[in-house]
Amino acid sequence: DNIKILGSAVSIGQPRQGVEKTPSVLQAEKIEDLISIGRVTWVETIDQPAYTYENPRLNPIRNVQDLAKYNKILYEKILSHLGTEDFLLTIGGDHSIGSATVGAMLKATNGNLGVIWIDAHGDCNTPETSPSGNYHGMPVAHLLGLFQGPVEFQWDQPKLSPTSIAMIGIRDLDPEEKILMDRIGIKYYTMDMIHEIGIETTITEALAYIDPDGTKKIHMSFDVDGIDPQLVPGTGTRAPNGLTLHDYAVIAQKVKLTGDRFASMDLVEINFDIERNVTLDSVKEIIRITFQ
Ligand code: DIR
Ligand code: MN
Ligand code: MN
Ligand code: MN
Repeated sequence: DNIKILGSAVSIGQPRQGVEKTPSVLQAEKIEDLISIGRVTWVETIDQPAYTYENPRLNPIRNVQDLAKYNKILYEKILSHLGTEDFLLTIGGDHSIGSATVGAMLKATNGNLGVIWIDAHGDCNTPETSPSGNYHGMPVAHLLGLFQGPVEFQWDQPKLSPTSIAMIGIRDLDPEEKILMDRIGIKYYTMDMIHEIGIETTITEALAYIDPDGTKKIHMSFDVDGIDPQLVPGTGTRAPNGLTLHDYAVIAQKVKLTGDRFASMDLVEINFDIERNVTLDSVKEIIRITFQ
């Protein structure tokens, strides 16, 4: 396998500056040395032009035009860089990149894709249900086709089916977002459910749900706020009582059992301006767990 790392230095999907610096920090830290499977290359980091976060809120989606432009570029770069034998690791940036990474993988696989979404949040707000207007809370709803955004934000990838995604670590849903997710029947495992059934059953069930025949490519979108904030304090929207790194090791172990079908991953919402030491150790451990 060739492991290609793409940096996605975007922060305007949420209010806190700092996430856009993460690709360059992790490149300086030589995280590729922690990867012992495959041949690793840093492909490039796609910078965010000098946009500023819209405050006050001017649009139902803050910075919608700039995000649409940015994500379109990211979507096309992924499709141009990604060979069929490659594994793609996209390092954010905030979670707004999720619609571009998953979108590109949906395009590349002709919709034959299952998604594991690790997060404290559902990222399933529409511009109407969102209390914040921050697009990083919306990419799943966008992928599902629950809203379209302006034409610049509409690409030609297949829609994500609600039965092709499962979420793990959920504990902070906005009220209307939760109603929407439950109405559509999005599969999500809250921390309470995970404590009840165990992490191993959780990930085994989740994989069987998104890919019952074991034939799809698998994308893992990993928002580090899914992990407990004591382990990852450096993230913009912390939610207590999260996953442990051991929980993640169990998740990764099961996902890796899909072999070459495990095709791509996002690692997002890491903000070293908020906290660096503990967070960097945990991020390195996440890389080791995933790629050894
Ligand atoms: C919140 C926060 N649900 C929102 N979302 C976050 O603004 O829509 N997602 N932090 O990771
Ligand atoms: Mn989150
Ligand atoms: Mn997220
Ligand atoms: Mn716990």
